[in-house]
Amino acid sequence: MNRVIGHLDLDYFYAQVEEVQNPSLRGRPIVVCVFSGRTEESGVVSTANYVARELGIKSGMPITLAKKKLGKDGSLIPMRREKYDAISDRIMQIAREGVDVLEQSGIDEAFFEITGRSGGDYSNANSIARGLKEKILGSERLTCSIGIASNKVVAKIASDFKKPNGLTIVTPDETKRFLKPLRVEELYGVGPKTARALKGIGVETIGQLADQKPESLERLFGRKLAFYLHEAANGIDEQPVTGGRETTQLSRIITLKKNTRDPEEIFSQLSPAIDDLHSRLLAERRSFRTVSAIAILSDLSTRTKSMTLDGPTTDLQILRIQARALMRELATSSEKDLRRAGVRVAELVGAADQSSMTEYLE
Ligand code: DGT
Ligand code: CA
Ligand code: CA
Repeated sequence: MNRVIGHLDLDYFYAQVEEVQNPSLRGRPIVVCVFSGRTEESGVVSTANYVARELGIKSGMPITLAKKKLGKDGSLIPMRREKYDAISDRIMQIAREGVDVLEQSGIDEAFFEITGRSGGDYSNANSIARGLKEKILGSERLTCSIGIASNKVVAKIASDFKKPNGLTIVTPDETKRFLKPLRVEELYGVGPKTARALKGIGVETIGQLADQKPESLERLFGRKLAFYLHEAANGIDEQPVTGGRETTQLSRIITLKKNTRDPEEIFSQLSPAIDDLHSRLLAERRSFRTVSAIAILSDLSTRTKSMTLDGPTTDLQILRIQARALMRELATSSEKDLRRAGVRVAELVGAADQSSMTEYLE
């Protein structure tokens, strides 16, 4: 049976989260920035929504340049990584429940296999992918783009083929035709250097690459890369979708509204993050045995304090009481104010990926 593999990538992820949090931003150009703090406007663009991309704004561009392109009704928004992390976790959990195996490959993307669930049928796969997109939109109000194909290399290209809010299905029969006109840069692993070398031998499209003799590629790239390029360009890729890392700890870290070492103030700001961490544990049906408080001080040095329970538990009250006591110890013994605060649970036991893994193996 043909494998059915998907790749899911959230659209303009950080910027879309900001739109969801503040709907008045919709339709206007917005730019999520990593301010370095050196001067008021030094730093780079993390990402931009599609309206801002129309104006020529890109990831990695200096903020000062983006500001010039942006005009009056655009917004520069500071990156809020903790927020994106928490939303990413929730989306990955939703996706994990709807597929055979999920392998997260970045904060906003994952490979998945649905050979079992679709019975190897691409129209079933289409419905499964549609359902996944609807579920993510329903619960987090975010759009994503999905590609479905018979392997990872093609699925990844397919998820990028129509964006935003795309769904591209490439059946095994269509694979070679789909790849043929695309630029070699679209292939995973082909960066500017490899692309330049290929251009040197007159190869610019994946179709042209597919027609090269493996031996001529070998002279340029060595055996391993040449083999990969030849196979990938011909739509062949056997890499498995692995269940991904089994997490043995989970944490949430927040940036305090202002630097402080007042334990009650810190705990009250940390409280929603603790609840969120706990709901993640419940969703994964896992219990914890160790609790840690994390303090990142105004000079960015880190302190932690941990305690281990007699046995594993899922109890939210225990988590809150222990986190509060540990944070009190950390804050009162700290020589500096805290800039960020966090909580971590470790020695996790329980279900996690197990349910989907066994289903997959059967
Ligand atoms: P897309 O997928 O083309 O609709 O747009 P994004 O923004 O989701 O792009 P993607 O998937 O490459 O990256 C996911 C997130 O990672 C993005 O929302 C922000 C962050 N990111 C990407 N590139 C950069 C970068 O060059 N610098 C920084 N600081 N963050 C980046
Ligand atoms: Ca993305
Ligand atoms: Ca991505």
